[in-house]
Amino acid sequence: MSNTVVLGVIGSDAHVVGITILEQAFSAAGFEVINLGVQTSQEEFAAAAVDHDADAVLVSSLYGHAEQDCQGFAAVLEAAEVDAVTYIGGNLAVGQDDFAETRKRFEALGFDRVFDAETDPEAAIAALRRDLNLPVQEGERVTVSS
Ligand code: B12
Repeated sequence: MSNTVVLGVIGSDAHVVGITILEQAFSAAGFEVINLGVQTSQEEFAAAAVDHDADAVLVSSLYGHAEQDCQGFAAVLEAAEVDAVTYIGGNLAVGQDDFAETRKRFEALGFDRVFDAETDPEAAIAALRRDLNLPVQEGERVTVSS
Protein backbone atom coordinates (compact mmCIF):
# COMPACT_ATOMS: atom_id res chain seq x y z
CA MET A 1 0.00 0.00 0.00
CA SER A 2 1.38 3.39 -0.92
CA ASN A 3 1.86 6.23 1.52
CA THR A 4 -0.59 9.08 1.21
CA VAL A 5 0.21 12.76 1.05
CA VAL A 6 -2.38 15.55 1.26
CA LEU A 7 -1.19 18.64 -0.57
CA GLY A 8 -2.64 22.11 -1.03
CA VAL A 9 -2.15 25.86 -1.05
CA ILE A 10 -3.46 27.41 2.15
CA GLY A 11 -5.59 30.50 2.67
CA SER A 12 -6.57 32.78 -0.21
CA ASP A 13 -3.40 31.99 -2.13
CA ALA A 14 -3.95 31.08 -5.80
CA HIS A 15 -0.40 30.16 -6.91
CA VAL A 16 -0.87 26.72 -8.45
CA VAL A 17 2.35 25.93 -10.34
CA GLY A 18 4.41 24.84 -7.32
CA ILE A 19 1.91 22.30 -6.03
CA THR A 20 1.39 20.93 -9.52
CA ILE A 21 5.12 20.20 -9.69
CA LEU A 22 5.08 18.74 -6.18
CA GLU A 23 2.10 16.55 -7.04
CA GLN A 24 3.93 15.14 -10.04
CA ALA A 25 7.19 14.63 -8.14
CA PHE A 26 5.58 12.87 -5.16
CA SER A 27 3.41 10.72 -7.47
CA ALA A 28 6.45 9.72 -9.51
CA ALA A 29 8.19 8.81 -6.26
CA GLY A 30 5.40 6.35 -5.44
CA PHE A 31 3.25 8.37 -3.04
CA GLU A 32 -0.50 8.61 -3.41
CA VAL A 33 -1.15 12.34 -3.66
CA ILE A 34 -4.43 14.04 -2.77
CA ASN A 35 -4.06 17.50 -4.29
CA LEU A 36 -6.59 19.90 -2.74
CA GLY A 37 -5.51 22.70 -5.06
CA VAL A 38 -5.36 26.39 -4.27
CA GLN A 39 -7.27 28.44 -1.69
CA THR A 40 -7.60 25.56 0.75
CA SER A 41 -8.79 26.18 4.30
CA GLN A 42 -7.24 24.66 7.40
CA GLU A 43 -10.42 22.63 7.90
CA GLU A 44 -10.26 21.26 4.34
CA PHE A 45 -6.70 20.06 4.97
CA ALA A 46 -7.80 18.38 8.21
CA ALA A 47 -10.87 16.73 6.64
CA ALA A 48 -8.85 15.39 3.70
CA ALA A 49 -6.16 14.06 6.01
CA VAL A 50 -8.81 12.18 8.01
CA ASP A 51 -10.70 10.92 4.94
CA HIS A 52 -7.55 9.59 3.30
CA ASP A 53 -5.72 8.53 6.47
CA ALA A 54 -2.82 10.70 5.33
CA ASP A 55 0.75 10.05 6.36
CA ALA A 56 1.74 13.63 5.55
CA VAL A 57 0.13 17.03 5.09
CA LEU A 58 2.06 19.31 2.74
CA VAL A 59 1.11 22.97 2.86
CA SER A 60 2.22 25.45 0.22
CA SER A 61 2.11 29.24 0.41
CA LEU A 62 3.58 31.81 -1.96
CA TYR A 63 1.78 35.10 -1.50
CA GLY A 64 3.32 36.29 1.76
CA HIS A 65 0.46 35.59 4.21
CA ALA A 66 1.48 32.10 5.29
CA GLU A 67 2.07 32.97 8.90
CA GLN A 68 -1.44 34.42 9.35
CA ASP A 69 -3.01 31.58 7.37
CA CYS A 70 -1.31 28.95 9.53
CA GLN A 71 -2.22 30.39 12.94
CA GLY A 72 -4.07 27.67 14.83
CA PHE A 73 -3.47 25.03 12.15
CA ALA A 74 -1.81 22.59 14.56
CA ALA A 75 -4.86 22.83 16.85
CA VAL A 76 -7.25 22.20 13.94
CA LEU A 77 -5.29 19.07 12.95
CA GLU A 78 -5.14 17.90 16.54
CA ALA A 79 -8.88 18.42 17.06
CA ALA A 80 -9.52 16.28 13.96
CA GLU A 81 -7.11 13.66 15.38
CA VAL A 82 -4.83 13.89 12.37
CA ASP A 83 -1.67 11.90 12.96
CA ALA A 84 0.53 12.98 10.07
CA VAL A 85 3.88 14.58 9.38
CA THR A 86 3.37 18.26 8.49
CA TYR A 87 5.54 20.22 6.07
CA ILE A 88 5.22 23.75 4.77
CA GLY A 89 7.07 25.31 1.87
CA GLY A 90 7.12 28.10 -0.66
CA ASN A 91 7.64 31.82 -0.31
CA LEU A 92 6.81 32.02 3.37
CA ALA A 93 7.60 35.59 4.25
CA VAL A 94 7.15 38.98 2.65
CA GLY A 95 10.20 40.25 0.80
CA GLN A 96 13.79 39.40 1.74
CA ASP A 97 13.99 37.56 5.02
CA ASP A 98 16.34 35.54 7.15
CA PHE A 99 15.11 32.03 6.38
CA ALA A 100 16.47 30.62 9.64
CA GLU A 101 14.11 32.97 11.48
CA THR A 102 11.24 32.09 9.17
CA ARG A 103 11.85 28.40 9.78
CA LYS A 104 11.75 28.94 13.54
CA ARG A 105 8.44 30.78 13.31
CA PHE A 106 6.80 27.98 11.32
CA GLU A 107 8.26 25.29 13.54
CA ALA A 108 6.72 27.18 16.46
CA LEU A 109 3.38 26.92 14.61
CA GLY A 110 3.80 23.15 14.71
CA PHE A 111 5.28 22.21 11.32
CA ASP A 112 7.74 19.32 11.35
CA ARG A 113 9.76 20.74 8.45
CA VAL A 114 9.91 24.10 6.72
CA PHE A 115 11.18 24.54 3.15
CA ASP A 116 12.08 27.64 1.20
CA ALA A 117 11.17 28.48 -2.40
CA GLU A 118 14.48 27.11 -3.69
CA THR A 119 13.64 23.63 -2.48
CA ASP A 120 14.13 20.82 -4.97
CA PRO A 121 11.07 18.55 -4.63
CA GLU A 122 13.48 15.60 -4.46
CA ALA A 123 14.87 16.97 -1.18
CA ALA A 124 11.36 17.08 0.30
CA ILE A 125 10.72 13.53 -0.94
CA ALA A 126 13.96 12.33 0.66
CA ALA A 127 13.01 14.06 3.92
CA LEU A 128 9.55 12.47 3.92
CA ARG A 129 10.95 9.02 3.24
CA ARG A 130 13.22 9.52 6.19
CA ASP A 131 10.44 10.84 8.46
CA LEU A 132 8.14 7.93 7.51
CA ASN A 133 10.95 5.39 7.86
CA LEU A 134 10.61 4.36 4.22
CA PRO A 135 13.53 2.87 2.30
CA VAL A 136 15.73 5.50 0.68
CA GLN A 137 15.88 5.10 -3.11
CA GLU A 138 19.13 4.36 -4.91
CA GLY A 139 20.94 7.59 -5.76
CA GLU A 140 18.59 9.68 -3.64
CA ARG A 141 19.96 12.63 -1.74
CA VAL A 142 19.60 11.79 1.94
CA THR A 143 21.11 14.94 3.38
CA VAL A 144 18.44 17.58 3.74
CA SER A 145 18.95 20.99 5.19
CA SER A 146 15.43 21.32 6.53
C1 B12 B 1 3.03 33.31 -11.46
C2 B12 B 1 2.87 34.21 -10.25
C3 B12 B 1 1.60 34.72 -10.00
C4 B12 B 1 0.36 34.32 -10.79
C5 B12 B 1 -0.14 32.97 -10.25
C6 B12 B 1 -0.83 32.15 -11.34
C7 B12 B 1 -1.23 30.81 -10.77
N1 B12 B 1 -2.51 30.54 -10.77
O1 B12 B 1 -0.41 30.04 -10.31
C8 B12 B 1 -0.59 35.51 -10.48
C9 B12 B 1 -0.37 36.60 -11.51
C10 B12 B 1 -2.09 35.19 -10.43
C11 B12 B 1 -0.05 35.98 -9.14
C12 B12 B 1 -0.78 36.70 -8.23
C13 B12 B 1 -0.26 37.21 -7.05
N2 B12 B 1 1.03 37.17 -6.66
CO1 B12 B 1 2.36 36.07 -7.53
N3 B12 B 1 3.81 35.33 -8.37
C14 B12 B 1 3.99 34.55 -9.42
C15 B12 B 1 5.48 34.23 -9.65
C16 B12 B 1 5.97 35.13 -10.78
C17 B12 B 1 5.82 32.79 -10.00
C18 B12 B 1 5.23 31.73 -9.06
C19 B12 B 1 5.47 30.38 -9.68
O2 B12 B 1 4.59 29.81 -10.33
N4 B12 B 1 6.70 29.83 -9.52
C20 B12 B 1 7.12 28.58 -10.12
C21 B12 B 1 6.95 27.41 -9.15
C22 B12 B 1 7.48 26.13 -9.78
O3 B12 B 1 7.73 27.68 -7.99
P1 B12 B 1 7.11 27.87 -6.57
O4 B12 B 1 5.71 28.34 -6.67
O5 B12 B 1 8.07 28.68 -5.77
O6 B12 B 1 7.05 26.39 -5.95
C23 B12 B 1 8.23 25.62 -5.73
C24 B12 B 1 8.88 25.90 -4.38
O7 B12 B 1 8.48 27.11 -3.76
C25 B12 B 1 8.57 24.70 -3.56
N5 B12 B 1 7.34 24.69 -2.76
C26 B12 B 1 6.22 25.42 -2.86
N6 B12 B 1 5.32 25.03 -1.94
C27 B12 B 1 5.88 24.02 -1.24
C28 B12 B 1 5.38 23.24 -0.20
C29 B12 B 1 6.20 22.23 0.33
C30 B12 B 1 5.68 21.41 1.47
C31 B12 B 1 7.50 22.02 -0.20
C32 B12 B 1 8.35 20.95 0.33
C33 B12 B 1 7.99 22.80 -1.24
C34 B12 B 1 7.17 23.80 -1.75
O8 B12 B 1 8.46 23.66 -4.50
C35 B12 B 1 7.81 24.16 -5.66
C36 B12 B 1 8.23 23.35 -6.87
O9 B12 B 1 9.61 23.44 -7.10
C37 B12 B 1 6.10 34.61 -8.26
C38 B12 B 1 7.55 35.10 -8.29
C39 B12 B 1 8.51 33.97 -8.30
N7 B12 B 1 9.49 34.07 -9.16
O10 B12 B 1 8.37 33.01 -7.54
C40 B12 B 1 5.13 35.67 -7.76
C41 B12 B 1 4.91 35.89 -6.26
C42 B12 B 1 4.81 34.55 -5.54
N8 B12 B 1 3.61 36.56 -6.20
C43 B12 B 1 3.59 37.45 -5.30
C44 B12 B 1 2.45 38.25 -4.99
C45 B12 B 1 2.65 39.33 -3.95
C46 B12 B 1 1.24 38.04 -5.63
C47 B12 B 1 -0.07 38.81 -5.36
C48 B12 B 1 -0.40 39.05 -3.88
C49 B12 B 1 0.04 40.13 -6.16
C50 B12 B 1 -1.12 41.07 -5.95
N9 B12 B 1 -0.88 42.14 -5.21
O11 B12 B 1 -2.20 40.81 -6.43
C51 B12 B 1 -1.11 37.93 -6.06
C52 B12 B 1 -1.74 36.90 -5.11
C53 B12 B 1 -3.00 36.33 -5.66
C54 B12 B 1 -3.44 35.16 -4.84
N10 B12 B 1 -4.66 35.21 -4.33
O12 B12 B 1 -2.70 34.22 -4.64
C55 B12 B 1 4.91 37.60 -4.57
C56 B12 B 1 4.87 37.05 -3.15
C57 B12 B 1 5.67 37.96 -2.24
C58 B12 B 1 6.08 37.38 -0.94
N11 B12 B 1 5.74 36.15 -0.56
O13 B12 B 1 6.79 38.07 -0.27
C59 B12 B 1 5.89 36.91 -5.52
C60 B12 B 1 7.11 36.21 -4.86
C61 B12 B 1 6.41 37.98 -6.56
C62 B12 B 1 7.26 39.02 -5.86
N12 B12 B 1 8.59 38.88 -5.95
O14 B12 B 1 6.78 39.92 -5.27
N13 B12 B 1 1.22 35.60 -8.99
